[in-house]
Amino acid sequence: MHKVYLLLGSNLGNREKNIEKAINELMLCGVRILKKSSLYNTAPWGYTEQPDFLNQAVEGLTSFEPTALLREIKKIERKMGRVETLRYGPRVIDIDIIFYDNIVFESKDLVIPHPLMHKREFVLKPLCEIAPDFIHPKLNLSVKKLLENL
Ligand code: PH2
Ligand code: MG
Ligand code: MG
Repeated sequence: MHKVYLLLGSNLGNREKNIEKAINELMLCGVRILKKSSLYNTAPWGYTEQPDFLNQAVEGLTSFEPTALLREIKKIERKMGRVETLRYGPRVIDIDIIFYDNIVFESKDLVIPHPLMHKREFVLKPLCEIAPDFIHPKLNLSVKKLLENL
């Protein structure tokens, strides 16, 4: 089994319900959820003319390989009514793979660790609550340290 850290985000509709549903869908497709951070209300990053987000980080165990996990995630996002709009724009649900074991992985559709995670407080804050000592495999710094460095 592989340990993964995911960040969930929603800023459309019932944000809390959307995140809860997404976690449920992850469990149904075989991702075991071990830890959940609190829910964080966060100001939109990137494209600011949109509602606040609700973000939550989770720790999970999965037997899916990275690309297969991404495929399952995309299926859940689509099933929940996600439509492709603006880059960084509003969305019913977003599920991002932040870390996958200690791997560094890059393909056209997937980069692990998430390439912007260390620059985003809305990722680091929730993540720090559940995995402060996890070491970023490329930057060799703990989540706690990355958050302090922001
Ligand atoms: N996700 C984005 C763009 N901007 N801002 C916040 N606060 N939270 C997000 O999850 C978020 C964002 C694109 O995925
Ligand atoms: Mg995202
Ligand atoms: Mg995404």
